[in-house]
Amino acid sequence: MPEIIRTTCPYCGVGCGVIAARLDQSAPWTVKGDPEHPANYGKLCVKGSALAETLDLDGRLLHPLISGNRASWDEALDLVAETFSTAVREHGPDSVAFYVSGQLLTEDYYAANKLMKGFIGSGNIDTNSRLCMSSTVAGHVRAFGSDTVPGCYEDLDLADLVVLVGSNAAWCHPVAFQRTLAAKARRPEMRIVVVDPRRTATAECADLHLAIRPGSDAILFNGLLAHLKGEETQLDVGVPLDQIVQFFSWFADTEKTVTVWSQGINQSSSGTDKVDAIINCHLQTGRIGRPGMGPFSLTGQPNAMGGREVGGLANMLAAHMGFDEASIDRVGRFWNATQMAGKPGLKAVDMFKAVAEGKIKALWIMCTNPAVSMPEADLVKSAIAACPFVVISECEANTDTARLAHVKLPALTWGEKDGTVTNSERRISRQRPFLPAPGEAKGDWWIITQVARRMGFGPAFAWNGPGEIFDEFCRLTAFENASTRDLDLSGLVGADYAAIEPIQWPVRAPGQGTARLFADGRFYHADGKARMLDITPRPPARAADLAFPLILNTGRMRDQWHTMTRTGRAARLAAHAPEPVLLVHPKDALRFRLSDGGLARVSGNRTSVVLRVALDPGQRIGEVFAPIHWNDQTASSAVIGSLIDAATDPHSGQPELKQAPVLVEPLEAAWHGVLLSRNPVDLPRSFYWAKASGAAHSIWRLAGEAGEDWPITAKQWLGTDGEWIEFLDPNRGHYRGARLVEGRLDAVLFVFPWAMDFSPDWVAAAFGRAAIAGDERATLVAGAPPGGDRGRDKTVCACFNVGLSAIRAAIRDHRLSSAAEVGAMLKAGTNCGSCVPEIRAILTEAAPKVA
Ligand SMILES: Nc1nc2c(c(=O)[nH]1)N[C@H]1C(S)=C(S)[C@@H](COP(=O)(O)OP(=O)(O)OC[C@H]3O[C@@H](n4cnc5c(=O)[nH]c(N)nc54)[C@H](O)[C@@H]3O)O[C@H]1N2
Ligand SMILES: Nc1nc2c(c(=O)[nH]1)N[C@H]1C(S)=C(S)[C@@H](COP(=O)(O)OP(=O)(O)OC[C@H]3O[C@@H](n4cnc5c(=O)[nH]c(N)nc54)[C@H](O)[C@@H]3O)O[C@H]1N2
Ligand code: SF4
Ligand SMILES: [Mo]
Repeated sequence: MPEIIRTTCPYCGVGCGVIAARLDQSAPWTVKGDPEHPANYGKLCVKGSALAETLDLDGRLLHPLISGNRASWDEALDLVAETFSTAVREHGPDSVAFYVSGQLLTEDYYAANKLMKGFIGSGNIDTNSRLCMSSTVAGHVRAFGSDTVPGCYEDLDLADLVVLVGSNAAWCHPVAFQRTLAAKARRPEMRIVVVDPRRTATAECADLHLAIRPGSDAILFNGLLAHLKGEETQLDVGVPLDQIVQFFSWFADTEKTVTVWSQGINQSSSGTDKVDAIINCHLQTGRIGRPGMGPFSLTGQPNAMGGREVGGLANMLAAHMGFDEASIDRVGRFWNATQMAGKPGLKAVDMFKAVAEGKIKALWIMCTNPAVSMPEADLVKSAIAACPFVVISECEANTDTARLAHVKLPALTWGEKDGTVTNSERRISRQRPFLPAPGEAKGDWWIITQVARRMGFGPAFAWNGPGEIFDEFCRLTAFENASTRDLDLSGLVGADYAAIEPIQWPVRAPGQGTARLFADGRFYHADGKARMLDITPRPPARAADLAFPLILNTGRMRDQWHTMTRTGRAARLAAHAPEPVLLVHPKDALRFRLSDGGLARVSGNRTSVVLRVALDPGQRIGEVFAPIHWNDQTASSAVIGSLIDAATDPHSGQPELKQAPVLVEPLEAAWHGVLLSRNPVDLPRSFYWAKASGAAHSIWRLAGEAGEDWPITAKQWLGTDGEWIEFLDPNRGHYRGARLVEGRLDAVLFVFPWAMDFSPDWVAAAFGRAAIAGDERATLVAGAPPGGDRGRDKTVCACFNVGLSAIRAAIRDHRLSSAAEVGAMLKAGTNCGSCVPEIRAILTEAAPKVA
C-alpha cells in the first residue's frame, strides 16, 4: 500500500513542506516538495531534493554509551540525572548548563528550557542561535518591544524593491530567493539590490550590487536614514558614490520595499546596532507590516524561530517573556516551578568560557557541534575535553563534539522525529516521522523528560508525547496575555496535533493565522510605540595588520549544511564543492604567492588550517572567504572557527564570525593524491586531506610536504591483504595502486607530483560492480579513463547532474545566450534554480567580447 507523509524540510528557515512517499513497504522512500505548503508551493532546493539520499544509517549513534561502552537507557539516564543533581546540590544551579540548537523541535526545546529555568533554577541554557539570530532578536526587542518578524514571504512577491543585506539567499534560502526571482520575471520593473562585500550567487542576480567594505553596513543605513530625512549625507563604505546615490534614490522612491538580512549583519560585534540601523529606515518611512514591505530577517535553522519562542536563549524566559519580575512570577506559577531562575544565564561564548574555567561541572549538549561551529573552536574543544561531565544528545556517533562526551545519548533525527518547527515567516509546521526509530534512538523530548523525572520533577514532566508538550506551550503563550505579548497561540490550544496545518502566529482563534503585524502602528513597548535607535557605527573588533594582513569572511556553500552530518552523506551534494576552499582575489593571490588549485595555510592567533585555493575575482581585495562546513571528520585541518576570536556584540552576545584577520601563506606540497575506498580509512593529520562521499565509496583528496614510499604507505593505510595491482613511475613521482578483495574493488590510490583537478570517474563507477573483470583491472591503475579526458568536470546543476563542460559545449555549439535556453536544452537550472547564477556566469564568460 502506498504511504504518503507530509512533513517539513530539516534544513533552512524557509521551512519548505515536503512529502515523503513510497509505493509499498519494499520500495525506497522518495521526497518531493509539498504543493500545498505555503512556504514553497511544491518547490525544493537541491538540498531538499536530495533528502532521500541521506537516510542511510551509516555512522549513526544507535545505543546509549557511557565512556564509550554500551549502556542501557536506564543506566545512562540515571547517571545523567544523578550527576546533574549532585552538581546542583554541591555547587548550586549555575554550576550546570545546557547548550542546545535551532534544529531541535519546539517540543524538545520547550522541555529543555522548562527543566533548566523552572526546576534546576538556572538561566544556563543557551543555543547555537546565539551564533545565528541573537542580534536580530535584540534588535527587534529594542525597536518593537518584542521579537517580532513583521512580514512574510508573500511580501517578496509583492515588493517593487528587495534589498538583501549580508544574505546569500541564492544558496542559503534558495526557495525564498527563487520566489523573489520569479516575481521579478513577472514584473521586470521590480529591483533587487544586494549589499555584500563579495560577489555572491545572489549578487549575480541583482540590479545593483554594493560590495561594501566589510562591517560598514551601519554607516550605509545611517546614511540612508539621513537621506530619507532630506539631510545632506556623506559617507565612505568603499563603493563608488554613484552606486550609493542609485540605492538611496531607489529606496526613497519605492514604497513597496523589503529589506532582507541574515548573517552578514547578525554575526558582528555590532550586529544589534546594524539590525536597528536597517529597521530605522523602515520605521522612518512607515514601511512595515503592510503587503510588499518591511524589514525581514531570514532565519537560518529550521526551528531558529521556535527556539526563540519557547525561550531557548539564556536571556529570554519562555513564550517571549523576559526576566522581569512579573514574567518570572507568571511563568513560575504556570509551571508550578520548584526553583525558578531569577536572572538570565550565560550566553554561548561566556558559557564555554565558564566551562574552560571549571565553573561548569556538568554540561549537556543537544543537537549541535560546538567544537566546530563556535568561534575559538580550538579553545571550546579543550574546554569540553576538560569538563568533568559532558553529555551529548546526537544522532551521529562521531562528531568532533560527540567524541569528547562522557555520555552519548542516541537521538532520533529528521524523518524519525515528531513535533513542530517555526519558519522565518512565523509559520508553524509539523515535522512528522515516516521512518522507524533506528536502534534504541529516542526523541529529544523523551530524553529530557526522562532525566527531569529522575531528578525528581516528575509531575511537571508527565507528558506522554510531543502533542501534550505543544499544548502546554500554547497555553503558556495565552496565559495572562491579554494582548500584551505578540506570541499568542491560544487558537491552537486543544488542537488536533496530528492534523495541524501550517499556520502563522499569532493564532488567536482556531484556524486564524496572522500574515503581518504592526500595520496598525501598535508595537509592544509599554507606550505602544516603536523606537528609532540612535546608532553610532563601529568597525569590526579587529582590523587587518602586518601580522594578519587579510580579513577572513566565512559562511556557506550551496550544497552543504553546517558540519555536514546529513548533507555529507549524499554523493550528489558533495560534487559541487568536494574540498574546503579559500576564495582569493587574483591580486591577493599574486601578492601572497598563492596559486589557483594550490594549497594555503591560513593562520589565526593560535592555530592554522589548510585549505585549497580557488581564485575568485568576486572577492574584495584584502578579503578571503572560507566555508564553515569541514571539520575533523571530513578534513585534516579545516575548522575555521579556530581562527576566529570570540569578540561579541554587547547587546546580543553574538560573536563576530564574518571578519577575522588572518595570515595566508602558500603551502608547497611534494605530492598530491586521490584516494577512493569502500571502507573508512584512518588517515594521519600530518598532511592535507579532505573527504567526500561517493556512490559506494568515499573519496579523499590528498597532498603532503614530505615524500613517502608509496607501495609501503599505501598498504599501511589500506591493508596488505587482498590483491594489489600497482604502477610505480621510475622517478617515483607517480604511484597508482588498487586493492581488490575477493575480486571486488576495495580501494584505489593515485599519487602525482603536481596539483591537478583529477576525478577518476571510471574508477568510481567500478565500486558499483560486484567483480572486476580481468581486462578491466589494468584501467584501474591507468592515469586516465580508457581513451578519455582525466580532468574533473565540475558539477554545476546538482539536481540533474549537469557538468561545466556540457554547459560550455551547449553554449558554444548551439549559440545559447540565456540561462533559460541552457535549461531548455540540458534541464540544468530548471528544478531548484540555485545554479542559475553560475550558468549566467558561464554564459558571460562565453559571450563574445564587444570592443
Ligand atoms: N546551503 C546552506 N544553506 C543554509 C545553511 C547551510 O549551512 N548551507 N545554513 C542555514 C543557517 S543556520 C543560516 S544562519 C543561514 C545563513 O545564511 P546567510 O547569512 O545568507 O549565509 P552566510 O554565507 O553565512 O553569509 C551571508 C553573507 O554575508 C556576507 N558578509 C560578510 N561580511 C559582511 C558584511 O560586513 N556586510 C554585509 N552586508 N555582508 C557581509 C558574506 O559575504 C556572505 O555572502 O543559512 C541557512 N541556509
Ligand atoms: N565561522 C563561522 N562559524 C559559524 C557560522 C558562520 O557563518 N561562520 N554560522 C553559525 C551559525 S548561523 C550556526 S546556525 C551554527 C551551526 O552549527 P552547529 O549547530 O554546530 O552545526 P550542525 O552541523 O547543524 O550541528 C547539528 C548537530 O546535531 C545533530 N543532529 C541532527 N539532528 C538531530 C536531532 O534531531 N537531535 C539531536 N540531538 N541531534 C541532531 C547533527 O548530527 C549535528 O551534529 O554555526 C555557527 N558557526
Ligand atoms: S529552501 Fe531548501 S533547504 Fe531550505 S527548507 Fe526549502 S528545501 Fe529545505
Ligand atoms: Mo544559523
